[in-house]
Amino acid sequence: MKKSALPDSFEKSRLEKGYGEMNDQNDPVTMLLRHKDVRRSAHNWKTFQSGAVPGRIVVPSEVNIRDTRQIPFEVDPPLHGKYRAIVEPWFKRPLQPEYQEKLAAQISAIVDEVLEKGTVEVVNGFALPLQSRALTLLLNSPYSESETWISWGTHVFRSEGEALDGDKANILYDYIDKQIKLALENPREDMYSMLLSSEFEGRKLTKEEVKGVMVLTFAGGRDTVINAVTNSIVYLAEHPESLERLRESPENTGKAVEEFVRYFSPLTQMGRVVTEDTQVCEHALKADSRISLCWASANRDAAVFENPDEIVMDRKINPHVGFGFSHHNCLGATHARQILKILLNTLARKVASFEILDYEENIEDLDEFQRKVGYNRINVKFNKLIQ
Ligand code: EMZ
Repeated sequence: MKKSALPDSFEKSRLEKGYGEMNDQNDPVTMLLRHKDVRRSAHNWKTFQSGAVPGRIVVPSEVNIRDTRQIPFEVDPPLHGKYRAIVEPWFKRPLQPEYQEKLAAQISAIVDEVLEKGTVEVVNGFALPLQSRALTLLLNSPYSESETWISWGTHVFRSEGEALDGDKANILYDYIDKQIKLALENPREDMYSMLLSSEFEGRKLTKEEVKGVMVLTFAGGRDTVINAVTNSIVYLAEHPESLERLRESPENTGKAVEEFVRYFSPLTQMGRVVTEDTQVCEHALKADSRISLCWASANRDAAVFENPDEIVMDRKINPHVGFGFSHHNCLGATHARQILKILLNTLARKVASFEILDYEENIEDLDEFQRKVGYNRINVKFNKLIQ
């Protein structure tokens, strides 16, 4: 098997019974594995809610390290839609040409840096700085802030050896509190000030609500983007014909991005809390238990995708759920798609080939399932394209 392969660890259970079970800090999760069930349950917010105790819909649960409700992520309709309407236009800014030009300049610079050096540890030396620098555009914050964010590492709630790190989480909370205070004293052109001046049901958003949106923005698109960037490079390293294809027909990059997101599924699953006794796949679920919508499994469902375990660069019909599904679909998806699109085009223009040197895989332990989601570290040599 190729190093870049992300095997589908859910296939057997998906076919046989449609669900899996994992324990998570004594708050078990029934994982829904089929595309149809995942989509249907994502729609059904009355039975499968997001607005539970903060942190409980995340797997692993963050109830012990977080009190702040992430907004709009941990809110159900109809309030969800009202919050979402406030942030949606801001999160669509990556569609603007000036935004894309700045992003392209950042990505070009980091690829050039790596080509100068030759070899880089892609996770911490490439994907993390790329993600944090791009985040300065999404927040409209000074570029220099990215240095602080890079120092937090690949996840704001997890550290090496600790799946949930409360001390680390506090660094983020303190940082956001301070930024909110500064923005209140001196309004700026950034996301904090935009939120602080926004109206919600005839009043201003509270500091706690603003913090809830900011925590989501820092936490939600971090390891996911880093894994997507890293996995893309590893894939292209082993599939020079795909790199060549991107070079020859850059107009197809959008399709390739969707296919990478489907295949990599950077976010394995997202939970919901069950509000009433019900059942899925002939399996009884009790009120106040947890389920998860397993995007990674749904994205390999052969009932929907032909050759689900292959990357088909120009896959025509691709109803993947890599960015979630229904009203809670990923708020940062526009930004993430631009990052990946510009990255693929830049690599195609500047890099002749890659060589994978050594690596350590990142395997998620989901009890019944072990899922490779990316790498903890991987050294790769970038060879310059001479034109
Ligand atoms: C939450 C989540 C959002 C959670 C779309 O995902 O991402 C996770 O990485 C965070 O730990 O708090 O923001």
